[in-house]
Amino acid sequence: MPGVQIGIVGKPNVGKSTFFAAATLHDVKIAPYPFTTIEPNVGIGYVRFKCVCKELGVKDNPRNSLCIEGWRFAPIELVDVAGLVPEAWKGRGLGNRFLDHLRRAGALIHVVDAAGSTDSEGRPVEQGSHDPLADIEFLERELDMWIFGMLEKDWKRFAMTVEAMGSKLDKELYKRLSGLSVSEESISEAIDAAGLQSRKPTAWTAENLLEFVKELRARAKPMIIAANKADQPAARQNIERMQEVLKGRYVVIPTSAEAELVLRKAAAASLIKYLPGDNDFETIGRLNEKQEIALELIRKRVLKVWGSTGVQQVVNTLVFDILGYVAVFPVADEHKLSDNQGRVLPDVYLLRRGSTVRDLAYAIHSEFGEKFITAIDAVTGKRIGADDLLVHRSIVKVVAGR
Ligand SMILES: Nc1nc2c(ncn2[C@@H]2O[C@H](COP(=O)(O)OP(=O)(O)OP(=O)(O)O)[C@@H](O)[C@H]2O)c(=O)[nH]1
Ligand SMILES: [Mg+2]
Repeated sequence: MPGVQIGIVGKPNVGKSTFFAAATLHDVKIAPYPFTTIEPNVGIGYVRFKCVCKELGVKDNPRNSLCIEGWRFAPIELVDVAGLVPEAWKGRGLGNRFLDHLRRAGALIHVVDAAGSTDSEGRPVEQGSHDPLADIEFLERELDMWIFGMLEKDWKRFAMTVEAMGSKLDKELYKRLSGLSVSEESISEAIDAAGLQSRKPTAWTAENLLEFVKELRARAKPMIIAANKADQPAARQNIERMQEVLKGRYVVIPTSAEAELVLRKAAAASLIKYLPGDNDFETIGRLNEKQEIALELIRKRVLKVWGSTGVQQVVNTLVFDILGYVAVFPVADEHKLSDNQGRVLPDVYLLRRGSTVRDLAYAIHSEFGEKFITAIDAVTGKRIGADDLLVHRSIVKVVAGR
């Protein structure tokens, strides 16, 4: 399984499963009423970036990824969960069960109904009558209360033990929150950001704990907003307002998950030429009248207005800009740019911001990490050190001992 896991969240009936289906081409249940999804859907989506094959003039043989017309598509894992309703953390709707499906997620895509056509519980209402900004506040609160609930129950006893043992609070919190996919560093930063670094844990009030949790959630589960149903007339005004109000807090990207799903299906059926993220499509097959009308509508209401359906852009922005991942091509032969079976640029690895050449070696194989000697940048031919930061789209040969 790929290393980046992203949760798709939001209230019911906003298009989470449609987004998931469009991004993964998995067949999932989509319907215009709340709680269509109960069990989570897990699938592979892709980030898109310019492959190095064209500029280096080589023909590649991708193995863990795809290369289409010079665009690399590297896999990430997407999880589509059931809709969240207000007070889910207390067990309303489907309760905490699916919140637990978000534990492993390193980031979240919050799908919002930008057309304002569903109420706070996902029931259809007149378009434009519900304020999508309210859904953002609510989702933050649900996530916060979920994490708060994990800590609050026996905080007093936990705090007393930490103090009695003279242990470090961030280390102990890290152990308690293992499984939530948070780093010890984020925990320390969150304690500082909440202004609690010099307060004894037994003296933390419920408000202190919640402040800490808010800071932690923002670091542990970075979030992007997919302003969905952007094809609808009422969406534009809401999208502009969301972008204005949330500036500096969240990136808001207009999406039409439905349009993306139609385009990808039409492309899979060889009716059109379209790559996820493209700003237009080209008809190559024979369309019936209904298909022709549907595709023209997508061109007019989505592609011409927003520049793309937004789905690929959401995944890309989250992985590359917000999480800061870099994509690196490891090779065994730095001249042929191949693995030891002659496949050219077979793999691409996505590594977190701040990852080093040594981290890449470990990602290839733990033995490579342990017996690391040096590495070579295949394009410049220069040696690179174990602690050097990995560069996006670089090609690296790791040299390890036997
Ligand atoms: N106009 C428009 N409708 C959309 C779009 N995306 C999804 N929908 C519609 O919204 C409704 C709900 O879609 P789903 O994908 O099932 O929503 P969900 O968020 O997974 O819903 P739950 O599983 O019930 O939480 C369906 O009728 C979709 O066709 C979009 O981009 N534009
Ligand atoms: Mg669903």
